[in-house]
Amino acid sequence: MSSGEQAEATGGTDEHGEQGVQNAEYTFEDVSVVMGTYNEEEAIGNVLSDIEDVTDGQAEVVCVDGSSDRSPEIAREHGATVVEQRPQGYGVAVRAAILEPDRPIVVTTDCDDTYPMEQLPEFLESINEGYDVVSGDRLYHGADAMPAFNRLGNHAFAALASVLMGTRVHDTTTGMRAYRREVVESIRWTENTGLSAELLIRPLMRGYDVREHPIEYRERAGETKLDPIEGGAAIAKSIVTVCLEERFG
Ligand SMILES: Nc1nc2c(ncn2[C@@H]2O[C@H](COP(=O)(O)OP(=O)(O)O)[C@@H](O)[C@H]2O)c(=O)[nH]1
Ligand SMILES: [Mg+2]
Repeated sequence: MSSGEQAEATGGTDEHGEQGVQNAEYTFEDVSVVMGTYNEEEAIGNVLSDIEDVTDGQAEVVCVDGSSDRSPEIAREHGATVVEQRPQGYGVAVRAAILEPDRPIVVTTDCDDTYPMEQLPEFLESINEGYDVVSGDRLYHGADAMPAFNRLGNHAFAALASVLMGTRVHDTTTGMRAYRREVVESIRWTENTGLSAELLIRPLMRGYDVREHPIEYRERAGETKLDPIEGGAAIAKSIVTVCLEERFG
């Protein structure tokens, strides 16, 4: 495992549940929550309020924004850092978003109110247990709020990635994950629509400690920015490319 020392240096409490000085656990003051935002004015207020409430205002929020609506104004009203970027797709925005902050833990989410910000403490807990990547698994609870076509596609992507990696994964295209900064900075990211799958596959195949964690998934507020057919084909291609590169590259 390429990150063993880190996991040990940060993990664990003693039998009384007290933290040693060297084992100081991360708090939300160590966390940046980042997202791409593209005309999400119906959802962004809720998403940012939820993050504020759950983290007691401690988490930093970074939005990489390509909107022509009021999303960036609403983000600034909530105290988020807004990086403006011409819209170029999911991965271009999210890659910039994960590399922008310098706090030790970075959490990604979509800005569409589908992901449960109330589960952020569980993600932080897993990082403090020593995991390098914690990936929200939407399919575990059935993802009833997801359009049926997408649900089928997401099961198929997970099956494809599992076969190619030789490790069972359940949700490769989830938008909600926590990463140790070292992981996102040590890997060169190449995919756009398929970035979410890449962000799971490369760390797994390089031996980082990755855990999938069941999450609830809600119906989207506002329009999806992803065409299901074109986007789905791009994701399948990314999964194959990235798995082959990691195995033989
Ligand atoms: N800045 C920026 N954000 C984007 C772009 N494409 C998608 N996003 C954002 O990325 C997130 C995921 O997109 P979404 O439409 O929810 O994809 P879905 O979950 O597959 O339906 C949302 O917060 C979008 O606003 C883009 O080109 N630029
Ligand atoms: Mg979404």
